[in-house]
Amino acid sequence: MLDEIVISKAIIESYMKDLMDNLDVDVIIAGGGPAGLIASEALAKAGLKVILFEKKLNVGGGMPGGGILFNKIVVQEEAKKILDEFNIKLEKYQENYYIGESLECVSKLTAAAIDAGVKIFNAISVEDVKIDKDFKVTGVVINWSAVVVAKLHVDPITFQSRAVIDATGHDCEVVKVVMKKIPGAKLNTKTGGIMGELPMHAEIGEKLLIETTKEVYPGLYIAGMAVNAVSGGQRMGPIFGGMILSGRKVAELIIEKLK
Ligand code: 48H
Repeated sequence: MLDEIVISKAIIESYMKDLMDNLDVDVIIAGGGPAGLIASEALAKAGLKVILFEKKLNVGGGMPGGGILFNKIVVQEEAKKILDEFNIKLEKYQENYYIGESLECVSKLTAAAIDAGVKIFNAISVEDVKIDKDFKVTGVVINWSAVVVAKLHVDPITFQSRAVIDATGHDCEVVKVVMKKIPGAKLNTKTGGIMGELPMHAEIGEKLLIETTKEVYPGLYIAGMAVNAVSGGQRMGPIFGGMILSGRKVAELIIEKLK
């Protein structure tokens, strides 16, 4: 016999426990696209306590859509070496290109992150940051995405961490909050502000993405497409190697800082 009330209790108790256990962690990642997923797995594997907030129902970001909804991803040699670790099948295409299934990639990266100990909260939007008295970022403020979409007046709650990663893609939503709300905030960019993404040039865009993956404001790191949006990098279209390498790089920077 199945008891509907027991089923409800199981869900409520288990979810509440997840929230309580994760209010104070080492790293919070905003955004579950390829960059956020890769970073989360590497950080958790290094022994750090990591949570990831994804505003949509599913993780994956722009990856499932491949290029114009053709659900394939293209990566270059350096990124292939990383995807090999996740047992993601890739076929060589001409010199230095590899092609694979975007859904296989998202599924395997997600499973590996969860297996490494990352706690993923989906359908939750990061809408603000928590700061200390010196305006350093020390966590995030979140709300249900459904509340945000419905524009309901519902106050959010706060999670604390030693580092925050903005992996929200083109919109660099967390960095935008910092620039909007912290008086006189200066980013670690050429102009001190958000420089904005440039038009397509895959070669330069991918290179700049790796170079400018960094702590962009005290306590706040950028990874993936958010990097080019903040640092004024060229977009690169449906080649995902840079996102993977950027996710790995941000994890290495944070591990070095926190360990
Ligand atoms: C919680 C949020 C919030 C928020 C957004 O867009 P993504 O796939 O980002 P990356 O950087 O991992 O990968 C970029 C790649 O997909 C891409 O767009 C490329 C290569 N473009 C090149 C080009 O030329 O166009 O994932 C970001 C994720 C998404 O799932 C969002 O839903 C999520 O972040 N997100 N999650 N709180 N405030 N904002």
